[in-house]
Amino acid sequence: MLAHVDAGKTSLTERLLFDHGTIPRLGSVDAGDTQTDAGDLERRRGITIRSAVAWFVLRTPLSGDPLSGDLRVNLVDTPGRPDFIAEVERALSVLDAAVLVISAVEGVQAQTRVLMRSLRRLRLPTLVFVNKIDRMGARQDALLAEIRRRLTPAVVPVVRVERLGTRSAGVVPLVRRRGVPAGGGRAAGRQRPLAAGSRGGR
Ligand SMILES: Nc1nc2c(ncn2[C@@H]2O[C@H](COP(=O)(O)OP(=O)(O)O)[C@@H](O)[C@H]2O)c(=O)[nH]1
Ligand SMILES: [Mg+2]
Repeated sequence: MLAHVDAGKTSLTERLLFDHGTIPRLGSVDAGDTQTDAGDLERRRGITIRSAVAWFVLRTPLSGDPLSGDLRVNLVDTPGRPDFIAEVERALSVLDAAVLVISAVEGVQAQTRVLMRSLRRLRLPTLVFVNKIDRMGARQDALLAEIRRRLTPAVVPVVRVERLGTRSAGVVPLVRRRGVPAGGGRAAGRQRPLAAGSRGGR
């Protein structure tokens, strides 16, 4: 999980752990009780200093799918501050893939570009995750254009946001998953933004 500071890596990590049943209740960075900001200073300051490893199980119950079966995903929540870049580089060397988090409001930051350069150098498959779609000033088409211009032209949107910039913002899939019609089924249906409702969300 990579991004510039405050993009929302720890919140997204917490939500993934909660949604997949690793933790029984959803913590928040603002309350200082997340799973991966576990250090004293991290909780008090609401920032990630050391990379933290967590895991969840991804269930893929689609019958007839050769890739079906439970998959344990090990996830590394990294610090975003440039001062801690050595900590991030150390994490990169063990990854199979990366999630690069970008805020729909702040967009591509200098640190995002530094991280993307490292990801490209290491040829790591990268999922760009745009969050804060619920915040006022969140952008969609303009942000996609910015990502293509400032980060990489090789990016394909897989969802479309509805009710952008409101608390009820959500996404609908643009691509079909094998065996699941686009827009149909529980997994493919409309989903709530991952961190909406987090207290004091900026
Ligand atoms: N409104 C809103 N706030 C968010 C979202 N994701 C994270 N935040 C807030 O953004 C701030 C930074 O989040 P954090 O997870 O610590 O970011 P990190 O530095 O990348 O780990 C916190 O105040 C979060 O509550 C989101 O999707 N929407
Ligand atoms: Mg963090």
